[in-house]
Amino acid sequence: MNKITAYIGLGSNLATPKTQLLAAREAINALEGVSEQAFSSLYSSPPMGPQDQPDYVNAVMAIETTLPAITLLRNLQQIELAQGRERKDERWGARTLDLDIILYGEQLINETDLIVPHYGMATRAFVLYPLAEIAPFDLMIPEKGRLDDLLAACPLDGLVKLK
Ligand code: ROI
Repeated sequence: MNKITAYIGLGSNLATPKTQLLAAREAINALEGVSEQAFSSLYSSPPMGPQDQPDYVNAVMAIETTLPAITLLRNLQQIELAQGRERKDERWGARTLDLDIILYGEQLINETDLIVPHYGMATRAFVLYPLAEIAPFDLMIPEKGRLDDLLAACPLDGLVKLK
């Protein structure tokens, strides 16, 4: 089977966010057809969007996978639900766990449920800095450019690496 390197963004700002991210890491590792290549440090970041919610803990995980992108997405959504994620109408609200496919090889995916590269990734400190910890600096992000160029243009926005 063809193996693809994919990057998953993890975020949580409810119900002990650190624990949520570490549990998600275990659950992703337990998926058939997925193996972890690297896991970034955990970062704390002020909420982007509505400010009346707790700070987030964010991280990025690199995996190698034989799963098609849409199957990977469905599996990640199962993990979100298993960890108590509730779908609310409010856009950009607090959540126990958010798992996004930020990159899937160098593929461009434009489906109703799945847009890759993730639309916000090129300008979000809480994605770019953890990604840069575990990805090659010259990683090409389709339609957005090189990782090191994106990083140089991205202020930290209050992002702090956790110990
Ligand atoms: N803000 C931060 N800092 N981290 C996130 O993961 C995050 N996720 C979101 C919104 C609500 C856009 N804000 C965020 O979905």
